[in-house]
Amino acid sequence: MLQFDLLQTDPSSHARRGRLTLNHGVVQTPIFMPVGTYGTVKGVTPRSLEDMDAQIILGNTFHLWMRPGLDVMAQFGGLHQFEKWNKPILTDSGGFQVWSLGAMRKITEDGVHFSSPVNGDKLFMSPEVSIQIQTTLNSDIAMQLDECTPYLSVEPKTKGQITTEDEARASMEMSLRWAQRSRAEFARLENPNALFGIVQGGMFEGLRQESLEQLVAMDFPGYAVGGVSVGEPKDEMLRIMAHTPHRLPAHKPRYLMGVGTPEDLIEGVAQGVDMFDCVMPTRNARNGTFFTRYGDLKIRNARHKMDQRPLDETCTCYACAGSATHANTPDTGAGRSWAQGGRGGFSRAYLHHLDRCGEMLGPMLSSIHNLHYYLNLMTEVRAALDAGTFGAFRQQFKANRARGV
Ligand code: PRF
Ligand code: ZN
Repeated sequence: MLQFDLLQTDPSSHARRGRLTLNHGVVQTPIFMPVGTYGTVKGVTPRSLEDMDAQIILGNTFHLWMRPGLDVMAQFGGLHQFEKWNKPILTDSGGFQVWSLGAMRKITEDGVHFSSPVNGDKLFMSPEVSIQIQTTLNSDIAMQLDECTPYLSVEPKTKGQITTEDEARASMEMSLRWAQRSRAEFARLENPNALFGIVQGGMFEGLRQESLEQLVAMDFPGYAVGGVSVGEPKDEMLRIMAHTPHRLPAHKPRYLMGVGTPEDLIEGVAQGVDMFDCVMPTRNARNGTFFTRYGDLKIRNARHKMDQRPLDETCTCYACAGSATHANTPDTGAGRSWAQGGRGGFSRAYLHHLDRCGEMLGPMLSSIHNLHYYLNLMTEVRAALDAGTFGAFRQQFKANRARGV
């Protein structure tokens, strides 16, 4: 089941405000979805995710198939009960992850043959297998198996050669046939959740148009835009983001896969995207890069050694504000500042120290902060859309981020 209600549209852009109702709950859009590849958002407890008002998280078909395996998943009745997350889950199909194996896999019309990166076993992932796994996982949103068309073609081994239109067409057309097969298997298994189709077509707008038209004809309950943020220059990514999302059906949710920076998210919203996921907030957290309202900050830098300020004085996350404030309160920037007292957040000096010592609390706190930043950014976007002030919000966002921490 999936219901999508369009609540508001922005006159200055393609941005929309919506509400997505799924089997495990309601998701307010635009939304950012934290990535929980192996059945865990790395270093962050489900309680902490709830505190920062995460509404839907990702899981990965490929990884969970490898470990712990489908027998365990079936015994738990799906991923929700296993990882103790009772709100919606979206699972990626495994296409992108299998594709990322490089030399270890062979893609054919039937599906993908590959060696298990865990124990070397010969394995086969087809559209049907991917849907069978996602049905066992009982994710609220399943994704079709697709082939993520690379920006640089690797076959034949002409590294550095940009994928030609013919190559991109062949790949996109196979993804369409896989969409049809995914859909048929999903129906055959009477999966009670929702299945999204994925638009491919590389950097070619004509191919993107064909892909989306054919997917729309198959009538999926939602659509994703794949094959962007795969190593292409930024202007190419922006060109595809400006082309595809707003051409998808207005009354269905749109998901931009694996994107991106805070700036990319705001641009995506302006182009009509409703859902985003990206490893960036958690991955950057683990290497000591923090996102803040006023720009990015590298905690390893010696200038933080004596700094008693929190990462971001306007942030209400546990790392910045301690437990004294409610993490669900949207940041307005108008809250009590740290200097005014009463806030129990951690200092930059302390986070710098944790990083220097390789202490595990470091990445835990930074993951909380970065995820909170992304989720709160979307909360602010939704509030601006509700108030009809998204255009002004967008300007202010850019100015703030350019200011510097
Ligand atoms: N396809 C799938 N998952 C993905 C992508 C894709 O193209 C991307 C590309 N940015 C990220 N994750 N199935
Ligand atoms: Zn914070």
